[in-house]
Amino acid sequence: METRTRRRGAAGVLAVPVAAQAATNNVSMGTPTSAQKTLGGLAADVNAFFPQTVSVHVGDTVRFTPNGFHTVDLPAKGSSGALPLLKFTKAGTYRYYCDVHAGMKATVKVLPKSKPVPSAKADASRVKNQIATAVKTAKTLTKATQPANTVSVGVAGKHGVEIFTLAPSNLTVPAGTTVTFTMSANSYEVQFSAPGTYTFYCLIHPFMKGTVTATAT
Ligand SMILES: [Cu+2]
Repeated sequence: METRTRRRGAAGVLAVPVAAQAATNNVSMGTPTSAQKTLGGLAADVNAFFPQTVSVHVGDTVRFTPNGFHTVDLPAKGSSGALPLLKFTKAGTYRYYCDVHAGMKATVKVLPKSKPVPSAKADASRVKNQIATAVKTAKTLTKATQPANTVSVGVAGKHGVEIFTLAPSNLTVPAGTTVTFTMSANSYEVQFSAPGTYTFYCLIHPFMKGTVTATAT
């Protein structure tokens, strides 16, 4: 009986008109903490803002949480210098960008107080959907097979998804074979003329390590 009364009391507190208060919305710059384990297991990271769009009221604040090496560049608002919290005092649509990753962009919509904005729950569910899409994309990229004598050094896919693996991580070829290393945008060829095992790794992501074994012919 007592529990029930307490619950009612709590509900009463929640019924305070929300529209009258300034709210804080959250945006993750990069893979949200909740998804890092899943995506990390796929050697994937996502260069995207979560959620892609937040709608807030005039006077509300958006908190940008860095998860990875990203920036928030908000040309319309001018140089803020106030990260991770940005207060939006004028209605409008604000596009912003990450200066590190081309194509990583998102939007803050600032609406007058008379207009409805999504609930925190709705925002959270949109983030969840965005994560699900990223995981699906990462799985597809992971499964991609490579042409002969080719090593993929990380792959970039849709929705800002990147895979940090060397595929295959161990390759055996006859000496004299030219191996092509491909990256998202470009590729380079290396001829392994002498037999031996050659270890290679990514200078940016040292955990990306692989070998090419050239066998005597
Ligand atoms: Cu970025």
